[in-house]
Amino acid sequence: MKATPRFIPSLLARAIACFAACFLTHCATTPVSTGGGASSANLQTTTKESPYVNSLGMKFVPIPGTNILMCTTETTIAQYQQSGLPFQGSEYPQSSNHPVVNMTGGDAAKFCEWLSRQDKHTYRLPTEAEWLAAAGKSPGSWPPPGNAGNLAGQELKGSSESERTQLKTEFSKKVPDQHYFYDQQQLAVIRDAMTSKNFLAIGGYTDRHRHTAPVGSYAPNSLGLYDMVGNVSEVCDGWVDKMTGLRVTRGSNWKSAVAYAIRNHERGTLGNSDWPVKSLAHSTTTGFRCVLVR
Ligand SMILES: [Ca+2]
Repeated sequence: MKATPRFIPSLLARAIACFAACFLTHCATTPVSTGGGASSANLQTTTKESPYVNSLGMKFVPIPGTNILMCTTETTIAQYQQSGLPFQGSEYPQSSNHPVVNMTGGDAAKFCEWLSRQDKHTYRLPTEAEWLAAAGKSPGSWPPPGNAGNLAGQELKGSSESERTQLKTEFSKKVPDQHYFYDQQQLAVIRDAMTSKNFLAIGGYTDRHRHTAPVGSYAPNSLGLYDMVGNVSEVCDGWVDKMTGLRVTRGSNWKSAVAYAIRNHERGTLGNSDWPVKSLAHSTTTGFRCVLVR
């Protein structure tokens, strides 16, 4: 039957709708997406060059030998605050694109749960094995080459007296409870740093930042991940002691000043929110990054 003129706009509209649907379908199968519930096919075809981008703009790349994608950066303050979870900030200056610190290990896990609901995918903290697979080989040379990551550079020596006092107080509470992680030589280095006039800094090492740096300020590793060395240590999906809610952290941070501290298998701890000692449940050197289950 010949279409009458009044049907033409209708057919035209259908054609445009069909074209738009085909276009959108094509877009949804390309490696780069804008998140918000994109098809699972995206997660399978994501590459380092074309990361999955979620609804908060977080980028995720595959980690060989695992079934996860890992966020290329530590979780920022701006991203964390989207969740509405408790945020107490730090005693040193930070801006919104710096890694969030001072959250509890439990809040880091809750952020991943919130993000899962928000983005319609499964997010969580990385296991220690996943974190190690993502970190690759530890930095081989000591001292590391300048700007290798945000470690305890000479910039730390410009810290104010109040900053030194506060951070040393926090550290002095932790060390007696973490003594079983360190041998006597390591403990001696830490205690010496706590009692010296300045924070311990790596001789001759500079990294442009006194405390945390904006995420992604240094070169990425071979998988496209930033700050696996330095900036903040990262809470993992694992327990030192589940009974007491003591979680494992991995990786070095802006205050790491000795060779053993920047080895990838160096472990730290962070308590849950129900820890009676606040300094064990919060840390100005610890943040986290998310993984996305494919
Ligand atoms: Ca880090």
